[in-house]
Amino acid sequence: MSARVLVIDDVPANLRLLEAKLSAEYFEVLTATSGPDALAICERGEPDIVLLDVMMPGMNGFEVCRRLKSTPATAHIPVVIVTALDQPRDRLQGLDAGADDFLTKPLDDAALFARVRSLARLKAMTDELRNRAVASRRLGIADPLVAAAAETGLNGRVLLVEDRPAIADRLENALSAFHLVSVETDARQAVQRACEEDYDSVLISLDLEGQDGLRLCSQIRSLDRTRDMSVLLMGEVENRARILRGLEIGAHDFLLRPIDRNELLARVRTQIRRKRFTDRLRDSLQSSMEMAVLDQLTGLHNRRFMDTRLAEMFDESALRARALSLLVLDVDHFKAVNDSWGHDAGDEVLKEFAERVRACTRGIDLVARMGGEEVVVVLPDTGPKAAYAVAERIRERVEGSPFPIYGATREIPVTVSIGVASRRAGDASCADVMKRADDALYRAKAGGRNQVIVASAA
Ligand code: GH3
Ligand code: MG
Repeated sequence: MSARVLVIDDVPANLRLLEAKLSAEYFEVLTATSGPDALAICERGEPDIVLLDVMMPGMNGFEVCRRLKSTPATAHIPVVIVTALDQPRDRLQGLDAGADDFLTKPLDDAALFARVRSLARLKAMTDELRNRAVASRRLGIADPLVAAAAETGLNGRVLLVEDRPAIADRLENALSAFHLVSVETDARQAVQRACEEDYDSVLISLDLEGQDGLRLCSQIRSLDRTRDMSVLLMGEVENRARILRGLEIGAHDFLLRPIDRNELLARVRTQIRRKRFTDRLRDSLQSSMEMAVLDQLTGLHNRRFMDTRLAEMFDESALRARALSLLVLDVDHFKAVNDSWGHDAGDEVLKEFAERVRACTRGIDLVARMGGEEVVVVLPDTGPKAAYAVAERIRERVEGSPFPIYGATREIPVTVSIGVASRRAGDASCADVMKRADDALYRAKAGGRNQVIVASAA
């Protein structure tokens, strides 16, 4: 994944070194030599990630970070603080300032690229969420994604796979302050638990006794039930080759032993945010797809979906010489419901009507609201006699008990008229069947309503 990285350092030689390293990995690089310059560049919305040196004259890195994180226009840009001295105190201060991650000078290439890539993925997702949130606000839709963009990455469910009790205890203690942690010592058991429970993040030791942490990583990243969980590897500095292999097979990030508490917390938090963003993006895609094909009021399919799907169902039935029937339903005197009880009561009736129709149909039947109080039901593999039976069942169910309105504080009687038609050998398209069903409905209305009329089958 490519990204635009802003490097901030007051020493030009450091800037050039980082620029060369990042450019070689196909990152786009912007540079700034002072805090104020960096803030200006960020406010123009240019960088995806900020690499920030701590020791700078004038405004130091912590202050730059604090300002970026407290300005709405820049708060979402991930910030990596680069500390010259590996001082735990610096990290704490960086965390306080809102930094997303840390790197220690001299910079290790693998660590640098892993951090930048991981944060680039996070930034891409935050951007997408922000764009959708903006689009939804324009459309006037209340948007759960707005809340998602503010995701803190706390209270996550973490599975810690570590077989050395003293280390497991220490990590568990640190993480438990912010997350729900389960510890597992056996890799095979860990896969099982990951499949059964809904973890955000899995931390895997690469130093398990007689077990292969990389295999576990690969399993988690490939099983359907676990592939969205974020995976962090923990290993010794000497084990760089295995760590890099782990990143290649899908681990999201790693921690070097001895594991620094603040670094652990920052990385786990970043990974939990990434995981939750991904989940929410998928959910929002799902619901926008549903919105495109479902009617908002009743949850039945909408006209657009019916138009496409009915044509397909007609062609299938013609091709296989199978029966196909169509019901056109229209609530009787519905205008009077609106006029007497109000439009909201009318809506309540429509919802209940949709529910009753659905209850009388099978899963393979297609039920769609065509607009107003008209509903169409398509019955595959169903001839005129069976279709009439379904229609009559619906009519009875509607007439059978009154409809609740005003939040079920009142009840009113409702009836429905239904026209039924089935595909004939000579029909050119579904429009022919629809026309006959409409005509039958018209006759049902003219004949006194609350009745089913079947178009002649010949
Ligand atoms: P008929 O027995 O001949 O079908 O009479 P009707 O009153 O049901 O038919 P008509 O087509 O004259 O009236 C339909 C009414 O449905 C008019 C329209 O205002 C109302 N309507 C359409 N869509 C909605 C809706 O989403 N909610 C509500 N409450 N009313 C709707
Ligand atoms: Mg009507």
